[in-house]
Amino acid sequence: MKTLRLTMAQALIQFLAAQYVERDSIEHRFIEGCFGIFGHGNVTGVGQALAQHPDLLTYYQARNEQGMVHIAAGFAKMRNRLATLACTTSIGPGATNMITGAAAATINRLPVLLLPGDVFASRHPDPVLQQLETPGRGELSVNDCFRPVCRYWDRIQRPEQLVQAALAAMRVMTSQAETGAVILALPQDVQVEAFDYPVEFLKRRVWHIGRPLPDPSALERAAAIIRGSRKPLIVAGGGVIYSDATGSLQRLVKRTGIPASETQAGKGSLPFDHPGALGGIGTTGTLAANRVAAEADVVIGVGTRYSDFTTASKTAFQNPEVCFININVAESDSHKLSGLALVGDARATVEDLDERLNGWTVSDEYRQRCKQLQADWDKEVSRLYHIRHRPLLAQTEVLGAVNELSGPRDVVVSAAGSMPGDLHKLWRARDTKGYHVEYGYSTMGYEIAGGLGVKLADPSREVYVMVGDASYLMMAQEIVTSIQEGAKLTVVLVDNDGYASIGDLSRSKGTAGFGTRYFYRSDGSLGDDAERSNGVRLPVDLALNAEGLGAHVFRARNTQELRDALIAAKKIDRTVVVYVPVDRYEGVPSYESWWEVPVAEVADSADVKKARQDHERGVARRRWHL
Ligand SMILES: Cc1ncc(C[n+]2csc(CCOP(=O)(O)OP(=O)(O)O)c2C)c(N)n1
Ligand SMILES: [Mg+2]
Repeated sequence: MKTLRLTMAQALIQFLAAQYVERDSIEHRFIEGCFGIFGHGNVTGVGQALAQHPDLLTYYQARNEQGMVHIAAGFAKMRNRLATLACTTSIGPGATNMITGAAAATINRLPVLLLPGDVFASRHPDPVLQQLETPGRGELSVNDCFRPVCRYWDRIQRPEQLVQAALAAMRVMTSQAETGAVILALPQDVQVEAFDYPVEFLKRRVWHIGRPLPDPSALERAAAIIRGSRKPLIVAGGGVIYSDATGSLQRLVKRTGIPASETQAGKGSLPFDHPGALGGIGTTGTLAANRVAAEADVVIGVGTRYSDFTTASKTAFQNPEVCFININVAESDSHKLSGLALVGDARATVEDLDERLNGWTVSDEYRQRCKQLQADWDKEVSRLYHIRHRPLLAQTEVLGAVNELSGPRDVVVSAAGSMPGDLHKLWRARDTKGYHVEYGYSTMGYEIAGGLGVKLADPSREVYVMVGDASYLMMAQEIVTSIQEGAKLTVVLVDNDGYASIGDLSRSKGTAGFGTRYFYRSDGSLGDDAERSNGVRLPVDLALNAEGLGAHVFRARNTQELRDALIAAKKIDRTVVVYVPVDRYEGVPSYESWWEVPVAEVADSADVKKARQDHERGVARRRWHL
């Protein structure tokens, strides 16, 4: 057997550079580069290997380890999970900084390869700098914290273990049902140990991604149920986009007249003006989708995991007879809500069902009703885009300006705060990859980093990052990385003095926005109306902060300045931040939808008591779907 004497880290880098995936006869390189921040736990191991082979794997510097995992996740999402990036860190805080990123990637079913350094396998230097000791558990290190937030976890204690671990890691990352964060914890001494690796291990390897079909009898039963339905509704999830099923789904919707709603991850499956496109569903859904959902007799979920937002905490589907048909490559998702499980690839299954439906369509009356709801909703969007709120702009005007002034292929990116809900309702999606909202983990701080991943994955598109002031403050530093990499972002920084969405939630539950606004307390106390009481704005200038990080900054106080800034931003080739103050209290209503948030069962405040009664009314509408 031919072998090559390499350190474990060198073998890992050579292996990663040789991994490809194939789907629909097209091959892609799977690991396109490696982000990292070096410390004593990786600089001489993985760092040395990357330095020795710069031709094999491009190295990128990040500013925060959490940020680099978001970059990798944004990249993988943009590439429909057919490619990703690796992330190398030191031991200790560098490693654990990646935990939030790992959870966000896993919950969104996005492959990322995380390579945290780990304490010495030899244990000689114990406790080494940054080693957290656990008396009584010799085998533990802080990297064990990754176990619940990843899909595959391993620690390479001997160099030869890499062979099995690396293959297992690739299998999981390329599995459409299992993918998520993969952790290979690399003890710092083992990274530099040499071993005679089989050459076969390092050769080009192709991982095939198939398009499995569900059992034919299940497909036939599903087709029969749909043919017998009067008010069917599709819920398109992220799986539609990842499996490149958008064209097939659009054809099915057009031909059968079955209307389609979209989850956050599935938004963009249909262009907003496609016949039968009802837009976002659920807690952050449109009136059109939520009205149809309330009456639907058959719900066809395609590539969705039915998050609590999608089902409006199980109140969205009120037809007593409603049943579910779930197309999903992951068996666990396909069984949700006691659905008829169609375990398979979204595209192949949608096409198969379309054939089996063999010309069947919904009634003209139903088609007309959906068409009317869609048209009415579009008017509501126009109203909110041009609401002319003064003196400060409403956030919906900012969203509208970005939508109207961005190109059809451009990408909008967001993650937390009030923006994702507003985008889910109001963004007019024109391209299947044009809407990128991380709403699985809804991680404050994903926005700029994730947006950078999108830009690296497709430099031909302009990327518009919509970020709230508080999320900006959690992680703005990858602006520096975007400048260093020449990867331009247009960041629209919406300032409303802090945690406005949570303030709104708090007020709606009787707690007066307590603790959600950035302000000085002029009277030194927090009253009942803590949020609105004569607070004084903090002397904080986020626009200046962005300028300090190297961005080209525009300040926009009104529609004209905002539009001028967005137009001028297109001609600038480094990262732009458009800073816009907006009215904290001018939000978007919810459209006949609910979200279960617990409310205190006993409280002093009359407002909380009232909120508890509302809560109980909501709970009474909750369904089991058994
Ligand atoms: C890391 C993290 N911490 C806390 C939360 C809970 N949370 C959700 S939205 C929000 C406020 C976000 O503020 P901002 O980004 O300014 O957006 P706004 O709500 O003002 O629109 C908070 C604290 C979260 N999603 N992520
Ligand atoms: Mg805010």
